[in-house]
Amino acid sequence: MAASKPPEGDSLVKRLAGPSTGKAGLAQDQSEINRIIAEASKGSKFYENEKRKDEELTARINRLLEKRDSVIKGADLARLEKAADQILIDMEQKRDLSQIIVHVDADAFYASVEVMDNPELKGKAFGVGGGVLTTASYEARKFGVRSAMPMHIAKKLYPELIVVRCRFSRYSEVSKALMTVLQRYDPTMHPAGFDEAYLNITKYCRDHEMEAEECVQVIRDEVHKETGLTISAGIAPNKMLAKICSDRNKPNGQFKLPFDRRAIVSFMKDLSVRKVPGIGRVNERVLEAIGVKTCGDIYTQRAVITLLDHELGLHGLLHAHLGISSNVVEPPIREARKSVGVERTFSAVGDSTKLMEILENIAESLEEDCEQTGWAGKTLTLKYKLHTYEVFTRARSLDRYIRSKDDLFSIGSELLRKELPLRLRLLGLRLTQLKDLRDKGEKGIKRFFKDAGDEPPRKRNRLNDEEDDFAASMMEDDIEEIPMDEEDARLNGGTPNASPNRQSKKVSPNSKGRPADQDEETSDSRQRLVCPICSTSLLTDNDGFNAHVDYCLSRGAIAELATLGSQDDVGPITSPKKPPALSKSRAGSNPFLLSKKAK
Ligand code: TTP
Ligand code: MG
Repeated sequence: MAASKPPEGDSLVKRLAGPSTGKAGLAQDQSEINRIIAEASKGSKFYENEKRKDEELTARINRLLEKRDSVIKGADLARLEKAADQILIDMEQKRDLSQIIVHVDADAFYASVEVMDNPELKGKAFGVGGGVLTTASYEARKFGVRSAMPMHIAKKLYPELIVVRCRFSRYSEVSKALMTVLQRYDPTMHPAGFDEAYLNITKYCRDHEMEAEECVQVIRDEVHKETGLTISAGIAPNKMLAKICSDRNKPNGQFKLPFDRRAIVSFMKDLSVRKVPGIGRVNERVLEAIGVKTCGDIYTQRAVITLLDHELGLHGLLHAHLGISSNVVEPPIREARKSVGVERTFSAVGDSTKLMEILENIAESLEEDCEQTGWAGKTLTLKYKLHTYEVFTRARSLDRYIRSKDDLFSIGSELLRKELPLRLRLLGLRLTQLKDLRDKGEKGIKRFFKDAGDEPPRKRNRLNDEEDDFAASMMEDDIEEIPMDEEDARLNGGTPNASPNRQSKKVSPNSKGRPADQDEETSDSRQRLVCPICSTSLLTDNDGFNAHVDYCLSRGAIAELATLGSQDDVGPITSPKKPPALSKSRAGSNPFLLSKKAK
């Protein structure tokens, strides 16, 4: 590969490379691959967007550094270090090494399913996806091809790449089979994604007089036998460590961290902060700017981090330094679901008939999701992203719960028709104000458990909900920016996620200044509706509701500007309950951190 020096700064080149640069199986030195990606992206709207965000982040970092320089003047650093040391001592006292936590993650999940069903693909370099890859076989990863990568770039990296279309219902089937095996070892295990889960095997090991490693080997063998998948596993005393460890010996491997305080701290010492779940590309850059590259550096820089606590989240970082996090594994609480949605990203389409076809396909997937998960909803939100990357939503509230494809498409298409003509690169439908059609009055944990295996776990692009929460504790939400790809990958995975909060305008392009659904109301009466952006419950009619949603979106945009924040980094993988700039939760909300239950 010819090494031509691009004019971009390093940070932009890294940003353009996408969020999956840490994936297992990729070549160690990614710099040449990143340069090719930067070259191939040049001139595109995506490139311009990334460039703008990179500049914003640079400005934000400069402001942070200015702040650091001003607060550091006259500060008693030795005292600050002592205070941080005291916090570390307190944290250390709460460390719990008694639970055996396992994180398992299937290897090249979609690709493995494709190989199972078509053995000719075995050993070949191939990707799974359409315009964007959802994943790549380990053979393809050697060429730099990976998840969330636009196809034309993947082909530049490896022109002979074989491409296989996604078959989500099949992945969902295999995912269920995987979760069924895992539940045998921990009935209250937590499925954290389509292909990953947390288990607490303490009881199983005790009851069966097994060592942790032996037990995990048995689990992996059984998964392979029953599903055909190979999975990798991390064994550690808490969830954060287990997750970090499951990537260590990927593919088809396992790694156990010694259950020993010193060994854990020394393991963390040289670990790049980027490996900590929740620290993505943005926070990686922010931390690097203050001299923190590894978890060991967190200790060295503890005085500065203390001074910048508000921006960085001291406690989250100190926990990461010590390798302490929650060890509570429990099934997801079904009531937590606020919305079910499906989105599709595609290369810009201006043809209205084609857009309607895509919408129909989305309605079909959403119906499938609703059927699988048992939800129906009373508010339908259409989301679209222009080819210029601006995002808009239009919502309609109803007087009944819907989930059939026909209802979803008929209402969704009416919302869209009002806006046409448009040139779009993303369309999505989301149901909110949900009703659990499966709720037959069973109470307590039993009910949650019964449902846990049925619900397709939400895919998270290496950043799951836990990570989002960790991120929220830092300077800015460090949710990975999603290039055209990840949205597609994840959302096409049929895995419900909330709409992104990157909407930037108050009035849609074709609305000519009026609320978009003005004459589309099904009812004049006011009703209680929940805003899909900020979760506020409103007593309003549809006009009022749409006006509120628009206001909420513009408020997010204004706050974004005011904080100079690259809230751009709040991408569609998160499900914020509030507009990004208004939803700063602190470190306490990170489920990786110790919760009350973990002693
Ligand atoms: P991952 O577990 O992140 O990736 P993987 O299983 O393909 O590869 P490995 O774990 O061995 O590194 O994701 C599981 C599946 O989720 C993946 O096969 C495809 C899908 N996915 C997306 O749809 N979008 C994404 O951005 C990522 C990362 C994955
Ligand atoms: Mg995987």
